[in-house]
Amino acid sequence: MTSLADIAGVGADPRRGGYSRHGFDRVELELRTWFTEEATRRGLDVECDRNGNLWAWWGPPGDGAVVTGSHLDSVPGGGAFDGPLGVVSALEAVDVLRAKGFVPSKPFAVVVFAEEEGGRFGVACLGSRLLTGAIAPEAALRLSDSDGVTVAEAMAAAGLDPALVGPDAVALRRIGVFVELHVEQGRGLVDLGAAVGVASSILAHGRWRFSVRGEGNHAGATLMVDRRDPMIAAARVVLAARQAATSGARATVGKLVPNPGGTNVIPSSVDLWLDARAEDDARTRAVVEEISAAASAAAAEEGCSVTVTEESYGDTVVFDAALRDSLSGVLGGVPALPTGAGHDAGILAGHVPTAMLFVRNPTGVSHAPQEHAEPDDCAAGVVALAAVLEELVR
Ligand code: HGY
Ligand code: MN
Ligand code: MN
Repeated sequence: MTSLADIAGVGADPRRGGYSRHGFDRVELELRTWFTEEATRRGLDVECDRNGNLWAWWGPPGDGAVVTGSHLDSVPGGGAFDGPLGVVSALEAVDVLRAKGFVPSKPFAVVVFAEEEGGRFGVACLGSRLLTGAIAPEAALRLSDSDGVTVAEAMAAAGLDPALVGPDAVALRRIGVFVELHVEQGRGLVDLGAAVGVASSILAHGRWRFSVRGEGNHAGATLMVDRRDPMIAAARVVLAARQAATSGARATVGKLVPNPGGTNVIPSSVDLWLDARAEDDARTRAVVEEISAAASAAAAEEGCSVTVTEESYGDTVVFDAALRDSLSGVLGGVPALPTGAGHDAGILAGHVPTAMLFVRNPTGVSHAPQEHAEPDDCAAGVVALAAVLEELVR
């Protein structure tokens, strides 16, 4: 029996609370080892693809496989369920199927995608974006973490060859259908009174870096009229984000880094990252344009400059309706619901038939230590995933 309890101590973050598990860092490598051991114990053959995604095959690898899985990395101070629930549930679904004598008649794999949260290198779904060609290898390899370690260096330290990183047509062709089970990040299932649901769509969403440049100076010796303080302009960007996010759009500044960051120092520059999401491409772009315009005006008034760089973006994802409804039917008509959260399934959906199962989250809270799913609902998720996988292999 595999459970989240097996990894409950791995990557716990005493400062932030919750977990900090990031792409190819020591903690995530420990989780990769745990997954490899759990899969091997079940007789699955584990291989790592050129982009750092792990594939555990039940039987020989092959094209048109039924694939399930998720990710093991987290946001900084994240919850225990976002990602690992999908991986643990996939392993437990293999146990359920094996216990009833099921033998896959098609290639079958459990996958763990690399750096889904972008918590270390800033681009979400890095492993699945590389696999599908959604990000250029050279752009990915030069991404760096807060210590200046690049993706290339981190992958090499993990035993991968950065020169091989890039679109993987063989791995993609092997995916006949992909189903990701995930804790719901929201209260949809709570309000519907359902333990399990299927995904209908994912909001368009992206990340933009705002770099505000001013003049570093002394906090006490510099009169207010003599300042070119980038923090003031940055603060106005944060307020503009709230102002712009109307009619269902969402805009968040969760990361803001002043340079140099001293209490008695007017920063010379401030970097902040905007996460913006909306129903469709046009509305998402409109939100970002409104915030960018506010940033330019604020920078000009504060004697600063600002540059805006798009770091990642994905348009609205609408999951394959026939597959969605078929899986809902297999599960007795569970509800279909949209999500504001991105997933590797959202990246794959543009390439192969893809679906998601959601497991009820009593509070809806995610990307926080309070993220939770009840054991009975997690068990219902495993039963549902096993039923769906068995149906897909028919
Ligand atoms: O940001 C997201 O929506 C996902 O959790 N990576
Ligand atoms: Mn997440
Ligand atoms: Mn996730």
